[in-house]
Amino acid sequence: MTTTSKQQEIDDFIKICYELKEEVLATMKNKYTMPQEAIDWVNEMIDYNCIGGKLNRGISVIHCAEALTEGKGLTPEARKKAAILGWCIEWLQAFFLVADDVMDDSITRRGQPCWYRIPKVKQIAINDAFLLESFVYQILKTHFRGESYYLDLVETFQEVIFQTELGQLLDLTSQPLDGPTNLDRFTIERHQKIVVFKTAYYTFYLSAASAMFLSGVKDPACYSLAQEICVKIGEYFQVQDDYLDCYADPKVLGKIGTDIQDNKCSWLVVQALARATPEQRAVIKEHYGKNNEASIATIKALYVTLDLEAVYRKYENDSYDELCKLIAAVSNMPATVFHMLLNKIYKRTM
Ligand code: GPP
Ligand code: MG
Ligand code: MG
Ligand code: MG
Repeated sequence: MTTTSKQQEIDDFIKICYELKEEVLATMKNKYTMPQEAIDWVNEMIDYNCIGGKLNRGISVIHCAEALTEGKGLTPEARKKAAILGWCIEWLQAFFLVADDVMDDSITRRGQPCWYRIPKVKQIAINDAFLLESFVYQILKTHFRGESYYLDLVETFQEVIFQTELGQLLDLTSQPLDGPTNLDRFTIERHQKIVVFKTAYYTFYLSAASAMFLSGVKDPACYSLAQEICVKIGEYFQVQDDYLDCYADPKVLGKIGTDIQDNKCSWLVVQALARATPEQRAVIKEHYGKNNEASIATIKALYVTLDLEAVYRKYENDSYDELCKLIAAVSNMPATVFHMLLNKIYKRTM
């Protein structure tokens, strides 16, 4: 694809978001007789939180659906349906991020202040997150209610949301808020459980499964296999997220990392603990999870001493090789679906 056709694809995709926004605003106005003020609020809230991301998850639905046609290509109707499902995932992501930024006490997102940091918004952001979730179900109902796969589709969204919330629970409770840090809780196993649940299902499996429903895939074995591979791609993706939280340029990443001061069970701290001497472990115990510049700098310096960048490079290469092997063994579906998902994120810097 050329740069201009890529841009055209993104522009076409974004247009659908505005169409969906007009639909939900019209429902608020006509069916629920909401005052103009409420409609204006939601209008601004959707623009602020649903636009401006990388759109990876959303566009992946279109690309997966395309790959499933095995060269025949999508009809304009099928492409539109894929785009609408893509936006359902983008709005779902907006719901998660608005809430996650409150929980993580984050500062910026997609290059602008987190929504809850806007003075007129504050805790209203919590209700806005709930609204975004409700809009997803409204869009699904408006556009897919008549389809034979509607129930499966809605149940898949419900299940993925539940899995993500379970992951968020593990993420938020990996250290006690009211007691001393217990570094024994930062294990590879716990980290893996957190990332699979909080990220992998909604970031990869939901896009692939949505495209599979659209394309008429019925065999449960295909969905299980897609889930197995997507979970592994998602695990790799969240390790990248943990790494970038500390090492990316916030201007490129669009968000300022907070994992160290938030006492997160990040891949980096887990790897550091696996390599630390007893003295270095004591440094982590003293400084990790403290919200001051000196402690954050001490932890970052320790990561440099332990050469976690090299550990990460090796992890990236090993994961990629392992995933390629797994994908090469796929026989009941076009393997390009998974190659495409993996290649979108391999060695990403944002
Ligand atoms: C990413 O964690 C996980 C989510 C955004 C899911 C949130 C789930 C909820 C149920 C609200 P993260 O905090 O590492 O993401 P980021 O680095 O983008 O803040
Ligand atoms: Mg966060
Ligand atoms: Mg979080
Ligand atoms: Mg993160």
